[in-house]
Amino acid sequence: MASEQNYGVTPPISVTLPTEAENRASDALLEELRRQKTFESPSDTEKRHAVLKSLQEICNEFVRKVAREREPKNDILIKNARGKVFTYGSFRLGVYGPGSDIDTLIVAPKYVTREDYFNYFPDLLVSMAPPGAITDLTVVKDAFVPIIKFEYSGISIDLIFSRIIQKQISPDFDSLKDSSLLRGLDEAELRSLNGTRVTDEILDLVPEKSTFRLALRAIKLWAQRRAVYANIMGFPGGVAWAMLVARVCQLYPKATMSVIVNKFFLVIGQWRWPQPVLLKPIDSGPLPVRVWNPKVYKGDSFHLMPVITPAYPSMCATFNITRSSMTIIQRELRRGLEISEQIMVGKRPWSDLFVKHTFFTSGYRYYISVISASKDKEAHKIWSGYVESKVRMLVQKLEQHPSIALAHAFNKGYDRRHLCRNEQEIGQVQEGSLEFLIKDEDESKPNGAVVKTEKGEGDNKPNGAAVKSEKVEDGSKLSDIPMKAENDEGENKLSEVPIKTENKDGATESVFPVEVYTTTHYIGLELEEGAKSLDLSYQVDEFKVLCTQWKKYQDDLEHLVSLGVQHVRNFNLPDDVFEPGEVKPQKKSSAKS
Ligand code: 3AT
Ligand code: MN
Ligand code: MN
Repeated sequence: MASEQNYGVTPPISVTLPTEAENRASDALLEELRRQKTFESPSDTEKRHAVLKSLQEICNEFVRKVAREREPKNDILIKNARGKVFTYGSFRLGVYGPGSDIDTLIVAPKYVTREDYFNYFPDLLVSMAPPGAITDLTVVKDAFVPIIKFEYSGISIDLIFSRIIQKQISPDFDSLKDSSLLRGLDEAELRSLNGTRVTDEILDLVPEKSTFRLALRAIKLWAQRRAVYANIMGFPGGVAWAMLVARVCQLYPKATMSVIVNKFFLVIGQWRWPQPVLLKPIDSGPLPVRVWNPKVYKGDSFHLMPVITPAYPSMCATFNITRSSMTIIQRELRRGLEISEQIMVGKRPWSDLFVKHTFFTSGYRYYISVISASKDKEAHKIWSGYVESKVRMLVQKLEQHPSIALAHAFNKGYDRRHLCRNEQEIGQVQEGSLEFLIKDEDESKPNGAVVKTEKGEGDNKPNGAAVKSEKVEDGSKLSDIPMKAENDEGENKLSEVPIKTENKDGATESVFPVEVYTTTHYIGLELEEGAKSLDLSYQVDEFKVLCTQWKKYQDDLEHLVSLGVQHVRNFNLPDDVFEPGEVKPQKKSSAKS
């Protein structure tokens, strides 16, 4: 059949139909995905569609409002004024789970500007949605992709905006595929249209959508459990994993999902990087915009594992990958291949593939922690997001250190909230020393390297502080999911009641605590053999300069926001990075012998 040649930049590897055993393996995988709760209930999905319908109505009203303002006498324009709501991300791909947001794009005619969008849309949204339905509304005008974030009836919405250069949007306008729609748009508008254009192309380029979706669900679950999912930390994000799975679907167009998952580990694990993964030939396109091309752009030639988006203008979705994260990803792909091979011959269950990572339990002896701290919750969202986006730079500096074999950034930061009674406690929280309750006495022992992150002496201070700290599960940066209402009641939760404390004379007094928010990123270090002492103060200083020279908080450093970098031994990791049942590494007793 001629159509079999239609997907991808090479012919398929195999077009054989699934065997009985392969189909059984798919059934078992589907069962496991259900058990792991990756699907949401049909009634929750219905809610999503209802929310999207409402957003479409609000979008039309918004465009009409602008039409009336721009051309009050143009009845025809006003009558036909409408916009169009598109989706992208996991919802558009059909791989969303119970906690997913809906990534949504509003497309409007040319007379509607981004300024109109930020001026009018938020109020219109609140007034047209059912009372109380809109919560946690956040507007981020100056982001790389300007965005309005909110919860609509408890569903997180990411809402972005673009015009197209047309006077009216026709009622049956339903595709952004045509590249000439990009003409006349600014960079932010191009980027805003890009999400939908990429997801739509991916879906168009796979031979069997349902197989692709199920296999992608499996790979996303695997990547999350193994902590190799997070664009910002140097791992592939949702779009990149989707393209990788799509490429494997192209190479095995008739295969069932279990085979796709197994071949995914084979094909991607043995990929000859830096050859790019392409879903179709790169289109050089009609506009003067940059398209990924390592022959023309030196920067593009440094991409270690390039995965290229199919929609014009093609970009590399994995430009963040570092030497270390590439090593980690390849390790995980090898593990995935080993396990899935055994699953395919019935020797192991699928659940083995999805076993949680061991980053903290048996990952490394040495960790670097990067602590962004703020005394204000709103400031913390921005500051911690900024620091988070720079952690990769520290990783790259650490990778270059001759004594470091690997610098492995954990894919997620830990959000905590602390109640401090005095400046000293605030200082300890900001530096991170309060996370480490045991003093590292092991430093000079024969099998322990000395790690220094600061110039001068002493990094882990002992302390008997009574600061109350807790992990905040739903903390968020502006770079990811919107904030959920945090800290409902619960006995272990912090509260703003006075803390009883003993004063110098031994009398009890009550102090109103200061709240400090922190986000901590952990980087596991694998040292080169024989490395005994590790002075990272240069790398750490450079990183601190990189973060603190940001203009936004230039005048607020220390009294509003701060940045601490510490080293932590595995046995000094804070308890809240371990889940119930996980064993925290123990300090080897060295006193005897
Ligand atoms: P979930 O089901 O929502 O967890 P997802 O794949 O939809 O998975 P996101 O909602 O985080 O993930 O992202 C959807 C798309 O939005 C992916 C990417 O095209 C874009 N995007 C998200 N975060 C960023 C970012 N920080 N910078 C640039 N693009 C981003
Ligand atoms: Mn999403
Ligand atoms: Mn999103």
